[in-house]
Amino acid sequence: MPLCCGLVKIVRTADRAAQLCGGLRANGPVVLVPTLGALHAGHVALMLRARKLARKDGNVVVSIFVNPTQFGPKEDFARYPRTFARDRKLCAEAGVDVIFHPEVEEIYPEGFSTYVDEERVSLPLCGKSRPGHFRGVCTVVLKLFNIIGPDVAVFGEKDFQQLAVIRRMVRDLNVPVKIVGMPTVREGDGLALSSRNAFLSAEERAQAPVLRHALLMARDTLYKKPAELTRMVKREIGRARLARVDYVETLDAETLEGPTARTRELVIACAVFFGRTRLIDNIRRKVSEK
Ligand code: PAJ
Repeated sequence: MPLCCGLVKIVRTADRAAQLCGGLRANGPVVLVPTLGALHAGHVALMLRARKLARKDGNVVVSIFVNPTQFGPKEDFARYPRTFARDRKLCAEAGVDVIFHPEVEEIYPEGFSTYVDEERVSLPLCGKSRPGHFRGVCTVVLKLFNIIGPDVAVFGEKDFQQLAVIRRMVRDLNVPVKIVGMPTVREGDGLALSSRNAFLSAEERAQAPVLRHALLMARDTLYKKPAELTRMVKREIGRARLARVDYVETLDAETLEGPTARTRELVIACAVFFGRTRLIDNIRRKVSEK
């Protein structure tokens, strides 16, 4: 039997999750929100959207799983925050029906040897600076889709490239799940909410909104070539003493490749280190006339 918290069922094994969610489909849509846990208001916005999409009779499933295969060997898997008691409360308040919270061995049993590699959209940006990251993301997300069998899955635009990679995977592999994107939720000063913000020192936290300010400046400036927008963002971020730019790139928002004459919308994406903490953000900009 699943454990119950308020009205939220907590399931720890893939078999039980598949059995439970398979049964729930008769009631209405099953809507999945995959997360690493350490939930914040950004995740809550996704869960509330999922609640609406599931309607009254459907079911919202949140997965909470710190997925080791998407972390590089020198990354923060071990220190990634794990706050299950608090997460469970937030899920209950957001009207979530089921939490799938497996152990690592449940998802990656002894001898696990099959991975999903998207080979195009995942190449630039985070794909370049975090080799293997999207392979881990695609593999775990496809596994979650296969276990839960959702009709719809909700992802945030904060991880713009992740959303694009998952959309591509779903299209290419005929995965019968509708993907819904949600706008980024921010602090009052513009910093995108992230579980990693908790690692910032007071001084780093004070400087972190520079990502948003630099991207807004690039979005709102008069016509500039993509390379000029990139330079502008790098220069602005460089003004923050503690910021170390990992990448800034201006790409075609649909293909995530270099802009061409056919590009209608640009995405300016950046990743910036504050100490060991890596923050990402992005903004879109229509291609304007000269
Ligand atoms: P995680 O970082 O926990 O994010 C879970 C979902 O919340 C993602 O779709 C992400 O884009 C969204 N999200 C995070 N911060 C947000 C914000 N400030 N506003 C709106 N949405 C936000 O992304 C992952 O986990 C993992 O890679 C996962 C997809 C679960 C696979 O392991």
